[in-house]
Amino acid sequence: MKRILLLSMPFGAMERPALGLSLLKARLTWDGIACDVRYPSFTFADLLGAEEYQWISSALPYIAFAGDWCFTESLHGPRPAADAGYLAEVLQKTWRLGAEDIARVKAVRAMAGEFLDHCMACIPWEDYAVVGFTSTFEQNIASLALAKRIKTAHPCIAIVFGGANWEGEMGEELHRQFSFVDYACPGEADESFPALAALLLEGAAKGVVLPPGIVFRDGGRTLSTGRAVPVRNMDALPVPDFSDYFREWSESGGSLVAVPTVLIETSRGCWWGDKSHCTFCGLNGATLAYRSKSGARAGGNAVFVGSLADGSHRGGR
Ligand code: B12
Ligand code: SF4
Repeated sequence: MKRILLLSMPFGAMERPALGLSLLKARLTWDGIACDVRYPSFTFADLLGAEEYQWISSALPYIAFAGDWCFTESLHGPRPAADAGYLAEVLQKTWRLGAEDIARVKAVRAMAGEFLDHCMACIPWEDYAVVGFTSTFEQNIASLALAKRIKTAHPCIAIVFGGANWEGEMGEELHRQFSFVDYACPGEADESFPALAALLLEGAAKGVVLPPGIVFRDGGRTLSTGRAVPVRNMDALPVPDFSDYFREWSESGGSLVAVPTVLIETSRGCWWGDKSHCTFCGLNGATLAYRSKSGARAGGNAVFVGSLADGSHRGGR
């Protein structure tokens, strides 16, 4: 039986596991579906040096999108005029980066192709029926660049995207633009993705009515099954499985620059905004409705699955 692979690409934070992937893996495991989570972000950090990775992902302003620019040539091919425009207009004029910093960004960009080749050579793609990418912050272009290579080399693998960069109409438009992305799961995917994954593993996703929250293609057209159903009973969520993160963390040079952090999710949406939405708010997208775990479950949530530096897998509190 083939497996599901979930990936967190550059420039995902080194110091935190991907909470969405950790929850989805735990849920798939409940459903009896074999799933691996990998962090190629650590591989790239090792290639560049963890300090250089942190500089791009945390020190440079997020909306300069230098991390995404590092992978644009790998995705789109050479576009010298667009690159010159980006360097002059965005990095120099808007963000006032000096020549030394621009040279640093360019040096990171020069490593992108080697990193993607390494991913293609080192991951056993034939084990997987579905490869899912989480994309928040500056993860979109690196993820799309790898997805394109996977689809070219292994057309049978279904490519799925999710995460904040694929929320709502952004997800539908990105799906329309990138034909090598088979499905997107905008919004909360705790129900939509496990259902889709089961259908894909059975080879039964074509021609059936898909659950809400799926963007798919039919006859070349991008279609959507509508908004995902948000989780109502937060207590019913599984405990996230962070074991892959801690394994990769302990094998990487991340500890040179950061301290790993475990995320504890106690609620979703906004208690205040649910009653009186602030006019400037863009924080919670389509899922503003407030839902919380019970006190007992939120406390129990502090039990996590991890793998420590000595390689052992343990629960912790
Ligand atoms: C907690 C939080 C933080 C925390 C931790 C972030 C983290 N978790 O990594 C902290 C405080 C560090 C933080 C910082 C920032 N944040 Co913040 N943050 C959030 C917040 C409130 C919740 C994120 C979360 O963990 N949700 C719970 C998990 C379970 O949800 P999830 O990861 O989205 O996963 C679900 C789905 O997306 C989907 N999914 C996810 N991946 C995949 C993959 C596949 C294959 C599939 C099928 C589905 C899927 O399924 C999951 C389960 O339902 C969101 C807003 C929100 N409500 O989502 C903003 C948000 C993520 N943050 C945002 C921003 C802008 C920032 C900052 C840049 C702010 C700033 N100016 O400094 C920084 C950047 C930090 C960095 N570079 O690392 C934006 C990101 C916009 C974007 N398009 O990427 C958001 C969406 C808020 C917003 N609307 O503006 N943030
Ligand atoms: S800005 Fe948004 S998230 Fe913050 S309190 Fe207001 S409605 Fe809630």
